[in-house]
Amino acid sequence: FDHEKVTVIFVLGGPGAGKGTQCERLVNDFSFSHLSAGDLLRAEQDRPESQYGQLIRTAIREGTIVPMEVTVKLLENAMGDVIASKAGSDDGWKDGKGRFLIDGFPRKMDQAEKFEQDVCQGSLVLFFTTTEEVMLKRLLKRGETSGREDDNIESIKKRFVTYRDQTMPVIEYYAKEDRVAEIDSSPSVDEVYAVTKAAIAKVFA
Ligand code: UP5
Ligand code: MG
Repeated sequence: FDHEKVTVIFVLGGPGAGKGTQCERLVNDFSFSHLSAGDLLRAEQDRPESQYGQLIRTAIREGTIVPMEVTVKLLENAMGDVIASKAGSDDGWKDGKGRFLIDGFPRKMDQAEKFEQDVCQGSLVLFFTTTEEVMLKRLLKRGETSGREDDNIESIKKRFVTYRDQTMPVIEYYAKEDRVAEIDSSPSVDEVYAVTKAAIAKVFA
């Protein structure tokens, strides 16, 4: 697809900060397509003919980051699929540009560099932030029903470490470039969304 014709917002924040929840709300109010890197990896892991199934399963359980080539390719393919499915349909994408919320990515510096080199620049990083205590509570609660193999205390602790060591530097990098909108995601979903919506509306009227 034509890489000039997409606008990308990266959505970052710790495990359980509320990235997916807020993205769903944004999709309802703005013409975004939401792509969660974690969801794409889980779908790839479940594809019987995938050569990456075991690699992804282990990384997710251990809270480590899947080699960036795999994730960037999945994202690029998914973006291409969305664009192809919208071809000629004029479903409201403004100025002919496909708008994407890329959720949970880039969570390591090498991914950020690769994506921005091969695909496109991110216009903005939505950064959801709250305490580990809050995130832990949310994830353990979700774990009661989610079936996610990483919603258990051992995996969650490892995810926190990876987030601190690998993902925070990515956020700091974008913050230096003044491309970050930081949002406290401790309050209720509605309260967080009100702030999120305003931050997006400021950029994409
Ligand atoms: N909830 C949400 N907001 C709330 C609020 N304001 N008040 C009260 N409750 C709230 O929310 C989590 C839970 O909290 C839900 O039950 C929700 O109802 C509630 P959610 O919106 O799902 O949070 P989110 O930030 O999306 O949490 P998630 O667990 O998805 O974050 P992770 O970043 O850990 O998971 P992700 O799927 O992105 O990645 C999983 C793994 O995939 C990674 O650990 C890694 O191993 C791998 N991965 C890569 O290797 N590379 C990548 O590029 C991406 C992922
Ligand atoms: Mg998520």
